Amino acid sequence: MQVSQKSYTLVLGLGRSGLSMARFLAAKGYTVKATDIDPAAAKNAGELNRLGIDTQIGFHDQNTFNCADAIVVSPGIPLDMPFLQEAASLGVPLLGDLDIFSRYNRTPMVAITGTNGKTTVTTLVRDILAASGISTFMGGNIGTPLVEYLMNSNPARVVVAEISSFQLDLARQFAPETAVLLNLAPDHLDRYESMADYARSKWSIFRNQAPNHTAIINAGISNAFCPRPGLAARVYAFSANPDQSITQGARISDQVIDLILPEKFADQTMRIDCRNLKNLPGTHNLENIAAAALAGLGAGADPGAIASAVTAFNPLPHRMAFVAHINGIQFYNDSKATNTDAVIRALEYFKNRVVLILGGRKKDTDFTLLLPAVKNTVVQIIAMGEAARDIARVFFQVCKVTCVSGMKEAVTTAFEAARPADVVLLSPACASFDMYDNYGARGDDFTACVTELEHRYNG
Ligand code: UMA
Repeated sequence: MQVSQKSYTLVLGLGRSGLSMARFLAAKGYTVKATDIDPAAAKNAGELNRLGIDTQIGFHDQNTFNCADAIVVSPGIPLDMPFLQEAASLGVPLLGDLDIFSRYNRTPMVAITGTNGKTTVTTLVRDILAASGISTFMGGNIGTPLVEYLMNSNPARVVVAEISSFQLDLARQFAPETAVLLNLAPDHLDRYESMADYARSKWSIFRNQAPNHTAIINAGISNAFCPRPGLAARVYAFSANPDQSITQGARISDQVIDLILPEKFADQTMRIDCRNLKNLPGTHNLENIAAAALAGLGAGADPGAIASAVTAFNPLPHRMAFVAHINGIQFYNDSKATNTDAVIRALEYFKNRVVLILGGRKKDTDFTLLLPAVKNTVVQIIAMGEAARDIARVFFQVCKVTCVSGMKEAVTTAFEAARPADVVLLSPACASFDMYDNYGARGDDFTACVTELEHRYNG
């Protein structure tokens, strides 16, 4: 880690991550400057200035980038940004929060990445550890920046972190004791040149692990993208695919997860029966539970705590969340589905006909990946946001597509298109930023429009 105290460290971006980072570095005695292109970030300038942090808000100045000792880049800012490129070409190191966190953190960490299911598994690992009496700090991409833990006076026994590929892009020394790669599917291809580049970023979560560390990997991930032989850590695999042979990790069949743990738990056959589980529906959730169980055990959980934590798990908002029944039509909010793989998983779950609300901001998304699943279940697509025209072009030959201008129109059009026993599903396959602050705001808007319709219809 090359943050120096001689000149200044520039924090780029004053969103959640950058704001915490600026405060943390100032508290550690670094000379800090912070910059954000959005004039709205000025709301925090007063506080930062009082901490001795110089701010440049509403603009970026190339000179400030070029003269920094190091630049700490917020995860959402693409590394090909011209200001960064020029500074990097002059030798200014670009840093991310993971290396800075690792430099100061002394608490064992469970780090969870993957295209889908990260938040569910991160929360479930936290719950499994809590049910084992192990205190945790939960943070990272899930919302609370990791450096908050370092400013927190309550020590935890384990840090449970959701990690994005954006964070991994700048990680050089990050070496979590337990690392999990849940799955890999096309996403963020507006930021990565290819799927191989995106996979490399995800795979780097294992790069610095030591032989006494644990790597938990979905066995279905191709070796071409993620070459197992190079891994130093103990590897545990999991998969719901019966064709995958698993000698150490978790086998899943008929809604039952068998944990095979030859080293540490040699005498125990551990079985998690998910047949009556309602709160974590779908095959992908069986894989999520298997990964969480392995990660929890890797971090010292009591095997007996797994089943109770899984049973008590509260479904997370905006993920296949049931909203209402109107005239026999069920409405589901799956606003968190911001890539095609997540939508395929959602469609696989329903046996009913589906009216699907798709759209938002594309991430170089290949919508044709949805064609087989759409052909199977979807009777009509309601397309909204910046991606609406692209969606119409891809799907008009397999089902009716209606383009709408906003969520209210999307909900009423979907309701008119649906018959009793159909499902209306918001599962957009796109980011929300063309119309909303985040996927949560989009899901809330959907829920509000459905609730209004319900009141109008049911009185
Ligand atoms: N900005 C500039 N200059 C630019 C571009 C942006 O100053 O050229 C500023 C923006 O004006 C804004 C800030 O940078 O103020 C935004 O930084 P950011 O995009 O990194 O967002 P944060 O609020 O710091 O949130 C980040 C993560 N965001 C992203 O990775 C996009 C949050 O993950 C994370 O919860 C948070 O740090 C705390 O660690 C969100 C996310 O969408 C949930 N993650 C992606 C995903 O899950 O798909 C990876």
